[in-house]
Amino acid sequence: GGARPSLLVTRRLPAPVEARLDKAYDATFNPDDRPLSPEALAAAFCKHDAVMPTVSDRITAEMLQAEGRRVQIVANVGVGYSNIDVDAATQAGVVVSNTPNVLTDATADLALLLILAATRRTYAAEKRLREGRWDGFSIVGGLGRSIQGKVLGIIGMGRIGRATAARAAAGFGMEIVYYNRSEIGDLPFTAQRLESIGAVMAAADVVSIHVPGGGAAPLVTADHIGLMKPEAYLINTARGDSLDQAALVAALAEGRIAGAGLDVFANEPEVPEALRALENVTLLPHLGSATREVREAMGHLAADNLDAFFMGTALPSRVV
Ligand code: 8YV
Repeated sequence: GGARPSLLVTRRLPAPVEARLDKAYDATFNPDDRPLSPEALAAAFCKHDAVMPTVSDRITAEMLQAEGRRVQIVANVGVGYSNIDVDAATQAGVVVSNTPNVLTDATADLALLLILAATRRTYAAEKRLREGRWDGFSIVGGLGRSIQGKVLGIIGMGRIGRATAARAAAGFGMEIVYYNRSEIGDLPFTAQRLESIGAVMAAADVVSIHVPGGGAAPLVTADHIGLMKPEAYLINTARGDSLDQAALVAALAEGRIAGAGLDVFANEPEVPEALRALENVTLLPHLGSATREVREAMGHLAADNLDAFFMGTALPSRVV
């Protein structure tokens, strides 16, 4: 073959993936594992044939449509691609791929972790213990809520929504209601599709969000949050901009809902002080897919997409 394609990898990847890429490509790695500046990222679009970004890299229309652009494929390491201007990529004829399926179970696991942490109020309890303020066992203190028999409302019944609902139904005896844009055929668990996001918000004891984000406005609005039961909990493992974060913080601070479990935020890595101060929320730094196994599989799938593109075969997971 000819010269190896030139590739920019924006963040550190698991060692076996970096080794593989280093062999097959003229690969540039960012040694720092810190996000590149937008300027450095833009310059890379005229220097390399391919870019492998992550959620923390914004791939803009300017980059995709730049004079002298050389990049032909953006192989995102992540299933969500709200960081990429996909319309601009389509227009410019730049291929975009993502990493679905391999992270579904890990992310659903984390959604259950957050459901349990929120409803059992573990953050406040652990904080008290670590601060040396645990003054002994109590039958009536520090109580959370049981989820057995409670209603889990899923917003977005895609791969991760389904895996979350399946766990909650089979493992924890929850009843499932959901909203999804399109009708869904057979689900492998009992679930009731409701006619609107609002209907799910109002019916659920726990709401879990599984929509992609990246829209002009949050899909779950302040009005939707206002429909929640005062005893209900909100869980988000999708994208911070899938919901109105400021409205959620206000609802939590004013005690209009019982609590939340959040793995994603509107403007990561920024987490508002008002949210960090609340004891009725569990906050995690975007850990949904963060297992060694899954991150390695994500890296390999992104590399498989690159390999297929440069071999001229069908990509395993092409977005556009
Ligand atoms: C990743 C995610 O950690 O896949 C996604 O959409 O949010 C996470 O699994 C992140 O996107 C890495 O780019």
